[in-house]
Parts: sequence; structure tokens; C-alpha cells
Amino acid sequence: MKNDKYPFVNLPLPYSYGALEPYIDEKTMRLHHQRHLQTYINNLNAALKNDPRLQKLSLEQLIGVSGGMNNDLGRMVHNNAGGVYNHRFFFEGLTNHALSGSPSGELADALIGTFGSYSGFINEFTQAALSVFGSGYAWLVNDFRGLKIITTANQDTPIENGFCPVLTVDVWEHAYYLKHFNKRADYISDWFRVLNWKKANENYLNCARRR
Ligand code: MN3
Repeated sequence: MKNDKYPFVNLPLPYSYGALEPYIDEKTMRLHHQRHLQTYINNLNAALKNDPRLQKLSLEQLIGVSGGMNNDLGRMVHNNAGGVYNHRFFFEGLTNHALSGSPSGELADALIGTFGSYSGFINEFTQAALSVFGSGYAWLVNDFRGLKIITTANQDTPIENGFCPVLTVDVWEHAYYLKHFNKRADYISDWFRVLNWKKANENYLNCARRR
């Protein structure tokens, strides 16, 4: 990932703000990227401003060490580094519907092996995403034995529990409220239409390589 260390900057999305229309609307994408993610970036930089030791660490290392710090700075770093990590991963996993594709290659085989079928995966993943109480994410991860669906609260990340992420959906209300209102299920089904399956397969292969 580019810009992996302090000072963090808000990297442009790999597509235009309107590219996910009509499934995820342009206004939501603008606010989500320019305000929500930007705020995590600003707060993370502010938290690291006076700490040259932490400034040397990568985003993933910051998430790793912040869990053991057990003080206000640790919590600030954990929540904001998590917010940056999760949003970058979420945004990079999306694309225009025409380019979304379908599960292919090694990931398709693993999905069928684990969940029985592609629709079995969709159902199980959707139930997990609906089950997140309050704010958080649902993830498909590799736990180095195989694929697994997990959820995380707030800006907790899968990597702090040793999981390697393959794909994720942000189910904080700011991700969908302007278009889908309170209908999270409708948002999840629209999110599947703009999921970048090529990227998900790359992530899956990268996980396998790190095993
Ligand atoms: Mn968000």
C-alpha cells in the first residue's frame, strides 16, 4: 500500500466518485472519502505528531503496537489507524459495476469449497453484515486454515487478530444512509454489485503467499 507511514495523506480513489452509481451514490462516496476517511487521517497524524518512534512505523505496525499501549495515545492510534486501514481496504475493493466481474480463479474454488456455492457465500456474508450491531464491518478473511467470515466493531481490524482480509463491507450508517436510509440489506445487495472480484482474488492470493 502506498503512503504507508507518517505523515499520512488521503490517497485518491482508484475510480471517480460517481463510478459506483447507481448502487452507491456519488454524494455518499464524496462524503465518505473526503470527510470521514480524511478525519481519520488528520486525527492519526495529530496523534503521531510528537512521537518520532511511532512515526517510523507502518500503518499495520501502528495497529499492532497500539493494542498493547493501554493509554489514551494507544486508543487514539488504534482507532484512527484502524479507520484509515479499513477505509482504504474497503474503497480499494470496489469498482464500477461493469468491471465488477464474478468470483474467479483460486478464490472461486475456495468459496465453493468453504460455503458450498457462490450463493451460499452471499447468504452467509449478508447475514453476518446484517448482524453487526451499531457500527462496524463484515469481512471475508483467510485465517491460514481457510476462508472465514468475521465481523469487527467500530474501527477494529482483522489484522490485529491475525486474519488476512480478502474483502469487506463498511456497514457504518454513513456508508449508505443518504441513499438506502435505514435499509442495510438493500445496501449490502447493492454493494455486491460493485465489489471488485479481481482485487478480491489478488488479496486472496497475497494471503496465501504470506502463509
Ligand atoms: Mn466508513
